[in-house]
Amino acid sequence: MTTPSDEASDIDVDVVVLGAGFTGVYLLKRLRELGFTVRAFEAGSDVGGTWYWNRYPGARCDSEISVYNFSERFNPELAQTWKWSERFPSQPEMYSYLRHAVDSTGLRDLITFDTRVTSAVFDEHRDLWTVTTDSGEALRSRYFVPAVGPLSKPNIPSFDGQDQFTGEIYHTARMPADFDMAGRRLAVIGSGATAVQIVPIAASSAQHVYQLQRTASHCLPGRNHRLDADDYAEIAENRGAIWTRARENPVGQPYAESLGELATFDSERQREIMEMFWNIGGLTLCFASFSDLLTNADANRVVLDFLGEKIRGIVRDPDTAEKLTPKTFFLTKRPPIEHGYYEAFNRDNVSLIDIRENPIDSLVPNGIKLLNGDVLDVDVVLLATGFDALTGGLTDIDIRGVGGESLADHFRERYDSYLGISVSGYPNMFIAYSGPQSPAVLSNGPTLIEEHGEWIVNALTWLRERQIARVDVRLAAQEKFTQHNAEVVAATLIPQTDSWWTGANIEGKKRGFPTFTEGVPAYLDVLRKASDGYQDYDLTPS
Ligand code: NA7
Repeated sequence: MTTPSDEASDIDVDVVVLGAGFTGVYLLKRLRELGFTVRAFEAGSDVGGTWYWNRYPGARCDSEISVYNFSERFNPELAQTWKWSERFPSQPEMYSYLRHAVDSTGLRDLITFDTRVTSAVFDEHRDLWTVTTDSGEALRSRYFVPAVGPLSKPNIPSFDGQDQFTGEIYHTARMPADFDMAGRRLAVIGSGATAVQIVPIAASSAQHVYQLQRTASHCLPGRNHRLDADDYAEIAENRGAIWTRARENPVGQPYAESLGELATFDSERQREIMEMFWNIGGLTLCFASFSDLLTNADANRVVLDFLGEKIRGIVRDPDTAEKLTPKTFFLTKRPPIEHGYYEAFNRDNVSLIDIRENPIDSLVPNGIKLLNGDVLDVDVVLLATGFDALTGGLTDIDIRGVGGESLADHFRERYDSYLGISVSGYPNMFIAYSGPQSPAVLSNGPTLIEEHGEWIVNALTWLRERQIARVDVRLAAQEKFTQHNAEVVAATLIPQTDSWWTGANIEGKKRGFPTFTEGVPAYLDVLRKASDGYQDYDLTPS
């Protein structure tokens, strides 16, 4: 629904959304419902975002499925009728769900696929964005909403001699759909959540799997299982309460509150608690157990020792077990959820290569040469090397704000933003779930995605009602918000560990943990206050 001034400025649509993953799809639905004209651009050939791109063998959701989907806010019928098959569904199921979500709500026509947005430039005289695509289309919109996802730009390292390698090499987020590992010799570089999902699956069909590990992960058992009639009944009966609990939970999961500081329990009880959550599986040991794991090194070490003991109990070769035992603080990087990862190292066709001890020298025609001269004969190299997180998907686009300032330059120098949604000097732009300073990386995705979606559509509605042509967050508010986040983060153990959370995985990237770490409920409170009259924004009427 365009306003009179929009007509005068000749916009093509009210809103351009970038990306058709969970976030983009949620926004399209809600914006259309509220009468905004909207177009989305998606680089992939279909919807799904993460669940479109990550089709590596073993790809699976590792957040609780009761809240890893759209709530009834998106579409009550979808929430009530879709039946998930497992606690942690696999990529094909996640992908089907998102396709169904789009098709059953008639959103597909709003999305232009196979199209990358190359630039978005704010016209400060007419208060609109011109969004240009790699197909040469230029669209003018009042609002620009990047929803590109925090993990959309693959980190693709290159190795000496790579062009000599005669086998296949893929980043795990860019694999062909029909990739077949049967009988092949595989190297998996990296040992984060992706590699941890691939290795056990690969082990069951590949001739040999080399896992090249630089840093051991804190893997937790997933305890995935099929959902039965009782599970469905429980979810159906409690759907509203489950979502409420997730919104009231620090990490957006449907978990009860953590039990308290570790030291308030004697060592026997500590042990029982850790065993209990180890058996429940998923992320419960991180987020439902002790409240001080990120602030108390001693408490953290107790859980770390417990993990080491568990690994030694599973992995038969003591040297391999020792290498797989994480040395960095628990929860200072994203713990992978595993299904048979540690057990895989008991097989003859799986080898762990510690590339911190013996780094990759180069690729050679028949495989990977290590610094000590050993050559791993492989047909396929999988780069499970992660992503240029939080900012990579945004800085790849030439986004220009007031005075032609570049958002890529901004994020190269600092991670300042307001709420993770607005950046001063980039009026009428609302970043959804993708940028720095929100709790995105510490929250169940859809919990936060829906909150960002609601906040943004409410803001646009409020602005439309008041015929505001330009909305730009004040620099002082942005600095205060960013500074506060930095102070909170500094009191945690997170900055002590190199990870994609801190930007340490990308050479030359500025370090930091640009994340709101006080938890989802506190963040939602901040969002509520921020939308009360939008007092931290400069508002320019039409
Ligand atoms: P991650 O968690 O960033 O893991 C990437 C892994 O790749 C990690 O073990 C890295 O080692 C390793 N890595 C990165 N670059 C290199 C190079 N150049 N050489 C060797 N090893 C390298 O990404 P994932 O895809 O596994 O998971 C991403 C998220 O998706 C996950 O957290 C969930 O939220 C879902 P490092 O630890 O840096 O030493």
